[in-house]
Amino acid sequence: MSIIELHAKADRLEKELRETRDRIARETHDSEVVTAELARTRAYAFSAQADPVEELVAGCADSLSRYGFCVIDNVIPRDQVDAIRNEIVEAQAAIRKNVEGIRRLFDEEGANAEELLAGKAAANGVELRRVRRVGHPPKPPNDIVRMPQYAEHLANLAVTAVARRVLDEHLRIAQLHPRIIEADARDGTPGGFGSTKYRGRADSREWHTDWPHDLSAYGRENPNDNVGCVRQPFPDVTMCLVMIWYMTDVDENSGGTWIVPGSHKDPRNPRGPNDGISVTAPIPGDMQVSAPAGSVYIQDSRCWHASAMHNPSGRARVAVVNRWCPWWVSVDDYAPGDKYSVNTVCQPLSHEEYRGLPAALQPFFRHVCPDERDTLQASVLERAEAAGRRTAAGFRQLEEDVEGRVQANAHIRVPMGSVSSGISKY
Ligand SMILES: O=C(O)CCC(=O)C(=O)O
Ligand SMILES: [Fe+2]
Repeated sequence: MSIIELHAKADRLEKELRETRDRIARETHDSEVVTAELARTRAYAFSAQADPVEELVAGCADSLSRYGFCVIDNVIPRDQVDAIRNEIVEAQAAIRKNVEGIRRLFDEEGANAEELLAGKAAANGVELRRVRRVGHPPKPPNDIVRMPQYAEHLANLAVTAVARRVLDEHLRIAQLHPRIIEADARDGTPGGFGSTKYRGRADSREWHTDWPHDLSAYGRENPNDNVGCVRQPFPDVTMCLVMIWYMTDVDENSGGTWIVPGSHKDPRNPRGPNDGISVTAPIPGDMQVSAPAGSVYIQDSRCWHASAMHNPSGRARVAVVNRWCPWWVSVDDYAPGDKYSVNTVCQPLSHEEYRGLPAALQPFFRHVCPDERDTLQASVLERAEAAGRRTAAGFRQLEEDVEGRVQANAHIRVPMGSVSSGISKY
């Protein structure tokens, strides 16, 4: 055998060994037992009041990496939760009314974006905002403007410290919306998330992963509504943190989010065309999160999860969902819409609305305000400055010690896989 053939054989054997070990791990690891323990101990949960905050950040980062999620308990003080819950319920009603108004103006009255922005929307009691991208249609204003009390907490120090640790320093909130899971109604309509005909059973799921790992990308095959999705198999990088701010106590009877711990590292996906998973059936080792009202569930967007389709608690589960991304994820509207653009990605803010946000929150929404210049934030600039200084130092060596410099990298060794037969894993 030639050296090339031997390397190819070694590659093949290594791959087989890896796959065999993975299989042993999968088949001997009792995920149901591990999950039951996790659900019982709440080892994924940390107190927002932890001191020092670094301990909370380390614990949350570890939980996110190990299980794919964590919870920060009691971020919003108990005595403010009721008022914020009411605010969210009212916001949801106003948001729905506004979206209906937009649809009516477009569909029934055939209005166009220019005349709407020029005053027709306002004259009809409908709120619409222009977006940053020139030529793209306007959208409803960002839902945050309807939740000023909640906005006071959204840039919470512990929460943003966890997001920064996992995603980098410059963060953008790409989406934000209320998520209410109704209770059973008096007329017998079952509570739960989604279409009423599917609700009410504790053994039903609606498994999915979240944007930018949502495989059907909101709009499926429609280019105007498809918001983009990372290709399978997902790279092992956290690209988005989903946060669910619970304003009611949640557990298995009251709308706790379903999750398959560890699924963020699994190459399969519940919606994967070739992965053999049913989106509506339980998965061994799944569990529902429990948390007191005022807590924040944080999840890697790759985690397999679902809203509860049952809610026998007698009261609605009230929450706000946000999706946080590092600067390098493209949060621009890949779904430009055609007649009206009511998708929830990057809903814009007018300059006045942006300026009205709490100062600590503004950096996370700057990208959705077309009147603001969205430069990179200071900590990212500082890193670039350090890299610039390092570059300049190398060139100083080239000027000052042209011969000695030649050996300056002699200690650097870059590990390399064996020379392969050239078959790409893609
Ligand atoms: O409602 C929940 O608990 C989950 C929400 C969710 O999956 C989402 O908004 O992406
Ligand atoms: Fe989701």
